[in-house]
Amino acid sequence: MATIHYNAPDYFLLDELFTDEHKMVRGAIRDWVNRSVIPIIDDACQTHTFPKHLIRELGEMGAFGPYIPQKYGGAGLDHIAYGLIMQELERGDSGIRSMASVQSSLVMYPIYSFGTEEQRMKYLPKLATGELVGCFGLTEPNHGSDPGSMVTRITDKGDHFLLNGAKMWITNSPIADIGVVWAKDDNGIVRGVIVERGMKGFTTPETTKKWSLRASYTGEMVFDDVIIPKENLLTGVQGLKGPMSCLNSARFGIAWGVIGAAMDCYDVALNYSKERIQFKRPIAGFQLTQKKFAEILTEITKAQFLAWRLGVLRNENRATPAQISMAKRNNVKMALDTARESRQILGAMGITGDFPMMRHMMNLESVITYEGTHDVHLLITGLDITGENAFS
Ligand code: TGC
Ligand code: FAD
Repeated sequence: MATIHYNAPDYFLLDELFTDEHKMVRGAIRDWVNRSVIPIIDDACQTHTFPKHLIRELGEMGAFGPYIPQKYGGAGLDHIAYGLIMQELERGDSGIRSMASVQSSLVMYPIYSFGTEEQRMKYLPKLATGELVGCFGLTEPNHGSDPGSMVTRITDKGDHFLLNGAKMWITNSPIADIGVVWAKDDNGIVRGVIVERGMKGFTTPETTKKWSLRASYTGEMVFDDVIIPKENLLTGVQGLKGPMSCLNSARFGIAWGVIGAAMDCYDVALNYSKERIQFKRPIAGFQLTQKKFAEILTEITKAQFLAWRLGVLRNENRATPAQISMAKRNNVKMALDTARESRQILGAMGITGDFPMMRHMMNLESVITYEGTHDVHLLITGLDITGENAFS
């Protein structure tokens, strides 16, 4: 078990581009991860449990809705600070970053952006502290990459809506107090509603036996004639661009987050390679080991700059969805490749829970799938380049 004495790679002195506030936020989350996540995370994953006590601590650290204005309980930070928080959390574990991504980008963001003032005041401050846990229901059993074909429906019954259908693969759903759920209305238009635990006909069965994101809750959301009060409709948006805008924020966070997982793998492998002796010398001295490190560090550095530039553009409200797709796709693949290569540097030790590579690697198999698969992001980039839609 290594990573408390962490030496974060920064080969091109990217630190000089961060403000003091960015570095302070990053340092605080890094310390918290060292203290509260790293000592327990392997056990949590081995036993397939999400460490629930971390939720309130994440709230205290300001990890929920960091870019939401302070008036609503957020920290009022910029998007680069949000990215750095995701990077540090994912260095701990993708499951912990997932918890924070969903709460921030997929629950607080839509309530802040599309909700009424009453909804903002009712939910956001409690989501910011972790008193409430949220989830985001877009994917359905038969509609994953193609959410526009969803069949979950809200029917207008005059003084309320009736919600029917099911969502699947939903992070946090088994423990969520509320869910932002996307469903089609009577005109076939995608709308967002806030569903609360305890509403009659609403259940959240847990998805078990995962080999990935084991320290994260995943489940379904099942709606059987659930009565939704009219005041729970997100009135500020109609159509697929509602959920897709939330995904822009979450995918942005992932583009940063996965760098943390890669940096962790690199740092652990580098330390190990200097201590592990074979053929009477440290394995760090073999050319083939050095090739791995040189290539890993080059890719981490490129990913860091891609994320940083994307952060600058997002702060200026100029980051396009296609740029976000490119960064998510590139950086997740980079992190997965880094986890695989760095595990090899550890030989057999790399498969144990004493080191983080195998856990990161298994987690990243989900990360390369959710928020748009690797291939879906390629097609988004292809469409942006050529103007030709290759989806269907
Ligand atoms: P298409 O016809 O291209 O677009 C329909 C409408 O949506 C708008 N739109 C966007 N708006 C904002 N940002 C984006 N990124 C947008 N992408 C599309 C578009 O402008 C259009 O608006 P309008 O007003 O003209 O109607 O849509 P399509 O039906 O062809 O589908 C393509 C699309 C974009 C859905 C597909 O490319 C895609 O991205 N599929 C992936 C689905 C996905 O990412 N699901 C994620 C579920 S949530 C999740 O995984 C959470 S994991 C959380 C965790 O644990 O961390
Ligand atoms: P499919 O869409 O069935 O895709 C299967 C394969 O076909 C993929 O390789 C895909 O790239 C490929 N494919 C599909 N369409 C095309 C095409 N047009 N051209 C070429 N190839 C194509 N969803 C939520 O709504 N909320 C959540 O909180 C959430 N959390 C998740 C947590 C975990 C752990 C996981 C694993 C998933 C989560 N998801 C969530 C769902 C996730 O977003 C979907 O799994 C993802 O969008 C892919 O959908 P699918 O699994 O149905 O795959």
